Amino acid sequence: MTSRVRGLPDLDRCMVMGVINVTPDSFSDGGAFPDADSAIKHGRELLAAGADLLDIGGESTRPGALPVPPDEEWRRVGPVVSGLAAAGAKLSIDTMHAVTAERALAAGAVIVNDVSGGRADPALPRLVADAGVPYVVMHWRGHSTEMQSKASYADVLAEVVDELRRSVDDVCAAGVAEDQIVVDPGLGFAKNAEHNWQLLARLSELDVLGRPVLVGASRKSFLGHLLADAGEPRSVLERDDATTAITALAATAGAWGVRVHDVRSSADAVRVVAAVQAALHQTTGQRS
Ligand code: PMM
Repeated sequence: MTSRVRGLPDLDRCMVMGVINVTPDSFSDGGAFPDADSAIKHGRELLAAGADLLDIGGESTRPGALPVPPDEEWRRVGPVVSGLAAAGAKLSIDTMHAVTAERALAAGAVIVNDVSGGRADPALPRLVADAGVPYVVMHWRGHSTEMQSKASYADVLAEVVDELRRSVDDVCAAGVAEDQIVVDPGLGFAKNAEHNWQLLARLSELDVLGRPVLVGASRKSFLGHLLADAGEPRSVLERDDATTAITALAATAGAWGVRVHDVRSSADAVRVVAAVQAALHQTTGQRS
């Protein structure tokens, strides 16, 4: 898979993006950081655990979540972005709002992560183009309130590729440089568990888009259902081992990055995969 993103360091392994949701209601860690200081402390812990990037969001995208106005979103994330930028972290702002992205970039964020892939706010791709920063374009079919009704596909991989290609073309038409785009299949967004497994099984086929791929499986409900006990889904905080398994699979398939809550385990997994790949190259190099 392609791995170069202009404006970001070129690692010889999969990137680990640590998640910080400064929301009262995210499914994975909602309410865990009631104030900016606790979120900043957590960010520092994620960096110490091996995060290459931190992704900061102030609007929950769990199915059914209501939209958050940009001023409230910024009230939540602003001090966290400033505090962690001052600590030297490479920050991504997880937002669908151009005004929030603009404030975050001014406060030190260096990447925009747009789960709508440019579809929610047409001003956002234009802002990213003007700022000249890397842009995560995720596959998206609609807001949290309606997305699960759109989880219908004949061939999920083919349709996600087509729709992502259209999003990439549209944000490029708005002026975003293609070599700054990262694509993301958007696991759980207008996708049921079977769709997520299909996408993971065929992850390397996203290579046809010619852009690096970010994978966000961490703690998502399809893992809770896979690991259910007596019909009871595994609790959110007990899905990290399964998340680590997906990190290893994604890194092996050539993903550019993984977006995870528990950084240490995924950072270890990507290093294991990198060591195996290095050994493989050495062996094939010796043979040729
Ligand atoms: N998932 C969530 C939020 N932001 N961004 C990208 N690029 N990819 C994702 O899969 C993604 C995302 C929802 O999960 P969370 O509640 O754990 O943040």
